[in-house]
Amino acid sequence: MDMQQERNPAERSLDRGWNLTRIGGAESLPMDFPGDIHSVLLAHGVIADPYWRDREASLDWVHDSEWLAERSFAFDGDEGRQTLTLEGVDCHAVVILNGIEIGRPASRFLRHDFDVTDALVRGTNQLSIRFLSNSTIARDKAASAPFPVPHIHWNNRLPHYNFLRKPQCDAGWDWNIALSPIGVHGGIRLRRSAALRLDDVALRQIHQGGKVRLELDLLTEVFTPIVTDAVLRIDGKVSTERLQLWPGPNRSRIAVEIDDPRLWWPAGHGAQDMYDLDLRIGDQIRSLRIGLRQIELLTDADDIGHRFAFRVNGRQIFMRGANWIPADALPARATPQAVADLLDSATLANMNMIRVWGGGCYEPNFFYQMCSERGLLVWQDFMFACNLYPAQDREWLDLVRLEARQQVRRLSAHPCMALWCGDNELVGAIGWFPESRKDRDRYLALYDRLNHALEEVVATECPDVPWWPSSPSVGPLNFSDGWHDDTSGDMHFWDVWHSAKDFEHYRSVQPRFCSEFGFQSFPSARVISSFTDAADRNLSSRVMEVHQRNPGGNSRIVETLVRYFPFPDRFEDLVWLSQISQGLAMKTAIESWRLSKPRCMGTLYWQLNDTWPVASWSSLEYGGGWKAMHYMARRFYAPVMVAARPDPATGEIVLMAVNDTPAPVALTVALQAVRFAGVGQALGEWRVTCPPDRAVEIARLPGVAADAFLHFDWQDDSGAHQGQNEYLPLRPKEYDLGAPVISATPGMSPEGVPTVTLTSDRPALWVTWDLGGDTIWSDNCITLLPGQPRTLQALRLRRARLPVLPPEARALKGP
Ligand code: BMA
Repeated sequence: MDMQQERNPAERSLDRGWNLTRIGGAESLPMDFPGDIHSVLLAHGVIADPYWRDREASLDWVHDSEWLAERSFAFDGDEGRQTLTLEGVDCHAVVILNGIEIGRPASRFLRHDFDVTDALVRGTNQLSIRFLSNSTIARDKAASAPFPVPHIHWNNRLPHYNFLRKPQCDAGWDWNIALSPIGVHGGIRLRRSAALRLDDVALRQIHQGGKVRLELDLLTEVFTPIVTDAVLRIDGKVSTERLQLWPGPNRSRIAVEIDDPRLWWPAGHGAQDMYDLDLRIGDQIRSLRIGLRQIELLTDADDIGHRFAFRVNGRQIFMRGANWIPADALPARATPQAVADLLDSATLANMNMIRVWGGGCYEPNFFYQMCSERGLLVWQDFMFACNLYPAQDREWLDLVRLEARQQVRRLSAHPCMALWCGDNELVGAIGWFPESRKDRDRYLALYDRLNHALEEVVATECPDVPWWPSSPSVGPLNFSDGWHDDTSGDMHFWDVWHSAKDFEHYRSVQPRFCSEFGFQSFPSARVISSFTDAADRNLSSRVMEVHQRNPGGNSRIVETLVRYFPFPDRFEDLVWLSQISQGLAMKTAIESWRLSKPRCMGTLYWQLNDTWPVASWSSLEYGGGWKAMHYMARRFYAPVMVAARPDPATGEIVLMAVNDTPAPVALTVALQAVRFAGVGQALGEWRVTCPPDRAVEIARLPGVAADAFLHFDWQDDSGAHQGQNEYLPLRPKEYDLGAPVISATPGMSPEGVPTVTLTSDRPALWVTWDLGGDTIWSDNCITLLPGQPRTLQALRLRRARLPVLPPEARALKGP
C-alpha cells in the first residue's frame, strides 16, 4: 500500500502484540499499532461509541490519563547499527527500552529515528511507550510561556492545543468532536544498517526542452566513513554515483534524465502515467512510485491585481474541488478503504483538486498515492490553523523545521502535490484576539518567524512545488484582508455563512481563486438515526445541538432556509431541505465564479467530508454518503457547463458556457421558460463554440414571466457532453410550486445495474431519490419536467455502511 515503504530486509515491524494499561487504572488490553487508544477501549467494551448522543465529554478521562503500551521482542545480537523508528506518535510520550529512556517524542507530525544499538540486549528486550497527557502538557506549556499565545477558544473545547504539534482539530473544531486521540498512527520499526542509514529522499523534477531531469537528494545518517555507490533505476535507465560519506548527517545527490517523458496529468487532461523508481545506497533500498509533471502557480500582475492560476505541463487548468479534513475523528477508522471511498466520491463529482487543510494532519502516503492515481491535485497546508503560535520558543521552532523538512521530502515523490501553503488563516487570526490586537507588531513578528522557516524548507527541499504563504493570502508579505479582497491571491469568502448574507451575495465578489466558502446542512435521516434516540430527533434537542459545533449553526441553517423555501412540517423534511438549501448556496457561488473564468481560476468549497456525524458544511456526510450538494456538485463541477447569472448593471439574465477541457467544444444550447402550472415555452436554440481559456456568453434575456423559470439543455457535436440546468429568477418560495405527484419505478438496466425512473405530473425541483443509502446514483436532486421521465442508475456502492432505512422520493412542494 505504502509506496515509500522500504524493502530493506534488515527491517522489522514491531507493530503488533502490545499490551496497554492505564497508569493508576485497572485496564489491561491487547493493542496493535498503528492504532489509537479510544478505538482499543471501544473494541474491548471499556467505552461505548463516542459519537452516540452527548457521550463525548464523559470520555475526557481518556486524554486526561497517562497510558503505558508495552511489549517484548527477541533480538539475536545482529551486527550493525539498530534504529528504532516511530512514526506519528500522538504526541507527548517517553520511549523506554530495557529500562533506558531512549527518547521523548513530542510531535505527531514527525518520524523519530532513535539509535538503540547500545540499549538492545541479546535475548528478550522490553520496549514501552508511556503516553503523557497531551491536555495537561498543553496547559502547562501555555502557563509557562513568556506572554499569552491565544488559541481559537470558540472552536476548541480543550484549551492551548496550539502549544502541541498535534492535529489542531483534535481539541474540537466548529465541526469536530473533541476526543483528543492518543496513539501511534504510523508504524514502529527496528531498522538495521551497516555503515549508513537512509532516512529521507527529496525528489525534484526539472522540465526543459521536452526532457525531465530528476534530482534526488539522499539524506543519510552515516556511522563510519565510507565510499559507496548510489544507484538509481527508472524506466530501464540506470544512474550511478560514487559517494564519499563521513559520519553524521549527509546529503548527497543523484540525477537522471528522462528523454521522452510520459507525463502525469490531472483528471480530465490526460493519463496519470507513473514510473517505478528504485534506489540503492550502501545496503539501503528505497522504492518510489513517481509521476512526471511540471506544476506552476502563476501570480503575476494583471489589470485587476495579481492572478492566481495553476499551470500543469504548460496548460492553465481551472481547479474544481473542496477542502479535506481528517477522514475520521478516530484515526484508526481512517482506513485506506474509507479514504479511497471519499476520494472516489471527489473525482465522481468532477473534482481535480483537494486542499488538505492545516488544522488536520499530513496524510499517510497511501492518501497521496490514491490522489495521484485519480488525477486529484493536492493543495497541501502546513499544519497550523486559526491560532497564534509560540514561535519565540527556539525549541518549538526547531521541531517545526524538522517536521517541515521530513514532510516536504516525504511528499516530494507524489505527482499530485501542487502547492505547499504555510497555514490556514493565521494572518487573519492576528486580528482575532485582544492580546494580538493590542500588540500586533509582536504577533506579526512571531508569525513571520514561523512562516519564513516553512518557506525556507520548501525552497531547499522541494523548490519545484510552488509555495504560498498562507490561505487566504492577498500575496507574499501582504498581511491585509484575504477574506474580502477579490483582486489578488486566494480568498476565503465566508460572508454568506458567518455573516448571514443571502446566497445572491456570492455574486458580489469575483475571487481570483476561492479556496474556502461553504454553507451548512444536516446529515441525512439515516446518519441522524445512528447517533440519536427517537426523542432527540428535533432540531433544538440537546443532542442535535451537541452534534452542531458552530455556535448558532442550527439557527443559521433554518433562518437562511426560510428565506428561500416554505417551512417544512416534518423534522425529516427539514433535514432534507437543509441539504437542498446548502446545494443551492454552493451552486450560486460556483456557477457565478466559474463563469468569470479566467478572472477566477479555481474554487475549493468548504468542506468535502466529515469526521463524525454532525451538522456541517460537508457535501459527504460521515460514512461517505452523498448529501444533496454532492450530487449537485457533480453537475456544477461538470467540465463543460452552461449556467445563467444576472447582470447587475442591466438586470438582464445572461446565459453562458464554460469549458475546462483541453480543447474548444461546440455546443447547441436549447432554452425554454417553464411555468410551474403549465408547459415549457421554447425561447431559442444557440450554437456556440466555447474555448478552454474563458467562459463565453450565449444569450441575454430581459427577463421571464413572474411564474416561470429558465431551463436549458445542451449537447456537443458528438453528443458526448450533455447536460441540463436551470435558473430561477426568483427564490423558490416565491413560486406557486403546487404539489407535484412523483412516481418512482425501480428497475434494472440491460447490464444488470439497478435503476429508478422518476416522473412527475408537473415541473418539480430537486426531486430526490433517497439520500444517505448505500447506493450512489448517477444523478439525484434533479429537475423533472412533465412528460420527461428521468432514469437514475446505481453508480456504485459505498464502502462504509450505516443502518439502512427504506428509500423514499421527495420533491419540493408549495406550502
Ligand atoms: C474556515 C476553516 C475552518 C472552519 C471553517 C468553518 O475558515 O479554515 O477553520 O472550520 O472556516 O468555520
